[in-house]
Amino acid sequence: MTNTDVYPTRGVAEVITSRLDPVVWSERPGPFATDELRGYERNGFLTVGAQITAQELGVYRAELERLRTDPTVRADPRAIVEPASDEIRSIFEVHKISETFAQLVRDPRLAERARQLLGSDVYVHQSRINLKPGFGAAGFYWHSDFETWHAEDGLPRMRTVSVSVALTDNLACNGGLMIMPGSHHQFLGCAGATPPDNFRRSLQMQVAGTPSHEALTGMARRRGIELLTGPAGSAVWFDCNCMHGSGDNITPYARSNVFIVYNSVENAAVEPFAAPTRRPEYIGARDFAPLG
Ligand code: 6CS
Ligand code: FE
Repeated sequence: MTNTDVYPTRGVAEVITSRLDPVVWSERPGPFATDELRGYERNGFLTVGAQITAQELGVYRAELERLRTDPTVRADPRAIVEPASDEIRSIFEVHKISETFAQLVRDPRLAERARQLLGSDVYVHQSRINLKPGFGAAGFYWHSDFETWHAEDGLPRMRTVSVSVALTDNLACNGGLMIMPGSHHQFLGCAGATPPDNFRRSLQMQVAGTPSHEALTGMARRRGIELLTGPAGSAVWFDCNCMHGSGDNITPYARSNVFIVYNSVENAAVEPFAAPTRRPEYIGARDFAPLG
């Protein structure tokens, strides 16, 4: 059965498609209040001041330090190093590498929020820690996550949400997440085909799937750019199609966040819509069993 591609991307030219999917998929009650859901629908993101407790934060930070200094983790293909140093940039599938982070993805304070937004049971499409160490960690250029997860992992529709839990303070100066509010209402199909084995480069520096300067200028002019700051323990929930990015971190203060990508079990990955082959399962999961 061929899967209709309603969000074309990575063709010859950029093409804009209005969003065809709801942002909030259900009216079911849950941890988010109605006004929070309205804000999420309008802006594409919302913040939670204290997603985890100070005591839990200490546990996760200790686990992060253990992973960061574990030579077997560094040698694992799921660990990505910085382009300009030997520092670890990201650790993918951290919920399988670490029992501590496995508990976080199942924590009802997170999983129930995802189920409420997506209106169904969920599974983890991707998890990662972006460590963004100080003194020069490179940023993440403007992109829509869904554009990549659609093109390269085969997620059919926009029924996916990311939560970024701050493990260190996300300051105004240390390479925080920037989102264009409302940008999730349009899908920007990017120009340029996906090279073979693109993930070997894109996780260090994304090229395929990045918008043109013209498109970004227009979007920023219409939507603005919001810098999401927050203390360690806070979280940002953002829709899969938000245009977002983050700058380099040249300060002494690491900006280390754990990202969990919840996908609806009704939106399970099929074949990539715009890439020659699937990415490894540690980047785009193929186990669609609902989270226990
Ligand atoms: O390719 C991906 O799946 C990853 N790339 C970016 C820049 N954000 C989402 C995700 O971690
Ligand atoms: Fe991203």
